[in-house]
Amino acid sequence: MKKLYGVIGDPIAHSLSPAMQNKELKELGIDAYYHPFRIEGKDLKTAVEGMKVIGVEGFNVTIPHKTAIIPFLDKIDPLAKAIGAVNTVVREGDHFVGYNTDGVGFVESLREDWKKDLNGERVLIIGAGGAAKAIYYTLLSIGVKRVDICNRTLYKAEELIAAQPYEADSKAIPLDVAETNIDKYSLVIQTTSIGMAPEIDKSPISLRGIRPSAFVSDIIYNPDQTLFLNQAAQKGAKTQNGLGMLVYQGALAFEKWTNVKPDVTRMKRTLT
Ligand code: SKM
Repeated sequence: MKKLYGVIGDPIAHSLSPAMQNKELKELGIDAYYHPFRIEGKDLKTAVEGMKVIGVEGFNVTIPHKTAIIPFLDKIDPLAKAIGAVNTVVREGDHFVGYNTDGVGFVESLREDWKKDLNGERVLIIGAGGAAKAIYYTLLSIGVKRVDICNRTLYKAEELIAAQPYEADSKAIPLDVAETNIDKYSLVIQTTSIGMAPEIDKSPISLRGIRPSAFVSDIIYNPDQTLFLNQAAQKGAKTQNGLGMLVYQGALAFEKWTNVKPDVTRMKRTLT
């Protein structure tokens, strides 16, 4: 019987995961289908129970459910637990197990586009949601020491920093302080949904003072060039949108569901 996979989030219509995953399933001759489900926060528990009952084999989790889903799963893999966010759920027997492939996916795509030894870099992460947690944790786990986090709600950035086991020289800072000190950072990573379609005229902070030698990453992939990335590019900075991360986190999820290694280059080609 055809296996069913999917992605849950709200909004979800913009997601490129269905196109990318369905193409790869087809290319590899796997009899399965990947469907987007728009699930509101109030329905999350019921939705997870429903997916279990109807036999869904696995699914991705996107904004805004990555942390909220944790209590509704049967088991959380240690990495996802340490990160505090789940973006991939796998059916293992009767259990739904939560994993996180965002952090590793992000770093793989960063390494591809910015060939730098990351360890000495001073990094700013904007946002303190599920993706920020994964990226922060993963950067620290590979030895990056100086990663500040700015967020509209400051205590969330403070909590995120306090929750990680790695020793780091990190500060939680308000958005206006980040803006004023933006020239201190060589790598800036935008992890919020601000600037995502249809609100393409929004940006979380101004990059007026960004160094031309900086690398600026926005995990949004719709539009492919956010206002934030545009501003960085205008200042001469190298930029990267969220397509690379989408591909790598999706490839890791694909392998967990099917035990088959997908063709990352082909997945990338599907999206461009
Ligand atoms: O973590 C990923 C998620 O697995 C899928 C996704 C999407 O389909 O837009 C985005 C990210 O949150």
